[in-house]
Amino acid sequence: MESLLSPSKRKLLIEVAWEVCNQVGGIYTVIRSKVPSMVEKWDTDYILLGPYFPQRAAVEFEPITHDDGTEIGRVVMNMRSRGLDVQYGHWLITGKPRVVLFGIASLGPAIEQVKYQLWERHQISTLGVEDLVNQVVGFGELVRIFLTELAAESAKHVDIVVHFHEWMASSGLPDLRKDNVKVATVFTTHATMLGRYLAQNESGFYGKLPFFDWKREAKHYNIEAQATIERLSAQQSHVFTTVSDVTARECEVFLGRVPDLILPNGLNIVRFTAVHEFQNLHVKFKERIHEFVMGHFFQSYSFDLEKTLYFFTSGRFEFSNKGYDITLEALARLNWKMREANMDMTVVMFMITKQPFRSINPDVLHSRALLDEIQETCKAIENQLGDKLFLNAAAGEDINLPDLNQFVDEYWRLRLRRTIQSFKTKQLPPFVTHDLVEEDDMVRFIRQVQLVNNAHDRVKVVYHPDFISSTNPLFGLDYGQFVRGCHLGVFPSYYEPWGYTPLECVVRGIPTVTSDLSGFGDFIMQIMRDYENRGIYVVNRKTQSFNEAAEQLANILFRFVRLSQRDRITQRNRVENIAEVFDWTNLRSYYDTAHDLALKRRKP
Ligand code: G6P
Ligand code: 1S3
Repeated sequence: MESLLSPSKRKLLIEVAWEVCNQVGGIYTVIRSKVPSMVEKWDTDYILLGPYFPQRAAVEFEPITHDDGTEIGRVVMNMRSRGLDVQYGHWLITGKPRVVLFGIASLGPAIEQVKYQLWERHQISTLGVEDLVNQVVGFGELVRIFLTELAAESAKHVDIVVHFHEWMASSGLPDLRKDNVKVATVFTTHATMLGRYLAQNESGFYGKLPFFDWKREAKHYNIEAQATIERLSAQQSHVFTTVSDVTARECEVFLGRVPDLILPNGLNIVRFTAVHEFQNLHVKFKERIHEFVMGHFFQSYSFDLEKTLYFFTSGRFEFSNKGYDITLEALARLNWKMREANMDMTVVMFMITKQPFRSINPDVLHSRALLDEIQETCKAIENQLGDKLFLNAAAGEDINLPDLNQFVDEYWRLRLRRTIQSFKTKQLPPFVTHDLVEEDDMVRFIRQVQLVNNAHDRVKVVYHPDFISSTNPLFGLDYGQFVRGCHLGVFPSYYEPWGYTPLECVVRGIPTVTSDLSGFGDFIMQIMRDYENRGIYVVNRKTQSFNEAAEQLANILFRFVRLSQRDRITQRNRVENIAEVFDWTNLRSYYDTAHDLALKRRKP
């Protein structure tokens, strides 16, 4: 009998994900940032499969228009000849890997047959599901057809490993196993569907975890199709993995299989050769945040920007899962502690997420525009004064400094006075920057804890219900630059299989708060002892109540605001030093192990 692991055989790795050339959330970051490292090992024997959405693909996909004579190219041609929409080309990102994208609509009415088969062969019911599930099932089928044909054509001389990410890529996996298609399979779940729903809706989720009945809960939340695809993929893959030990515990309960391996998430880290470059960038982008803060707050009252610290949190709007509730509670306590201690520091906390809004609040935009005008007027006065002073100095004999007022035109003086007058207001600076479609939990909680930007508050809040992008007129910074300009990222999540946000701080040399219920926090506690000393603070949410954890977080923040500038600089250096641990060139080895194991387990 032919052995699939003959040493002479070439190996081919195929990764399948809904987020290939299609950015939705964190899985896109995993796949995309990992590509350079994968290409380094696999070179051209690395292919990615994803769904084809023309508008999204337009910016990151370049078709291969000639017959490239490869096995992948041949299968693509065969599928096309049967009327299926299969795009083949390069993903235009660092590493430029080959990708095959499937136009789901080209399955046409055959999708009904696919759904019937899912029920008939695997008892996956897709009756009355939301359209996204129909699309996912169509994608899964096209992936299945592709892999079946590829294996038939090449399995004799190539060992094929297929790595599926999340249930949205894997509805074809159970059939591949049932039909004994000659590919070794790895399935990675980046969260569990049930965990996501239950953590949000069931108080004391972790305590109840061992006792949940997956089927009953899936029915209750109307996610039977999703949960069943996820469960079967986990059970039937040769190697089953997830991103953290935290999520592994859920897998056991909801998916009925303990993951074989944990594959932690990394980033493609490019460090500056000059050690101080990231510190300089901090100052540069902090200046830009200062400009926003002046526009936003100084029309009501001012404070010393040299004694102001910028904290932020960012993520999807899952209010308690992302820990926005505990963050606001801790900030209210911090405010009290700072006032009690008579501190003259100010903390501005940015809550960054995405919620439906009509527009940016016109008052916020207006005050920003007025500040810009003040700045321009000052520049004009500065130029005029400089020119006239220079002329006077060169021509005059008086060596004493003349009265500078005489060098500024009446026009500019009046203009500056008028702009300053219209800038000043008696209203409090708004705590939300946009006109929301509906008042949400964030707004309600901010009011409840009374962090409404009173002049005497030491902690100010800016709730920005839109993700940061460079085209945003309030900051004019992209997300990475915004992170660099801040002092601390705060992410004490309650449900977070991994959580990229703290890691995105670490790689930019910005200290961060995470929690022991997030995959990242759990991992950092496993690999290093003095994480706190290095600028990674972990809130204990596993064993503490909400109140206790809020108090711990408030104390962490209080300690942080009392650090000297020198301490902050040192801490930024320390945290940036950790970045390398999370470079994919180090973390890829976990993936290598999974792929090797799958090939070993795949029996001829
Ligand atoms: C960097 C710069 C220093 C600057 C400091 C401000 O380290 O290299 O020149 O003084 O940032 O730090 P701070 O924590 O006050 O924003
Ligand atoms: C998931 O995306 P999410 O934000 O829905 O996958 C990410 C990548 O593995 C992970 O970082 C995150 O915690 C999960 O929740």
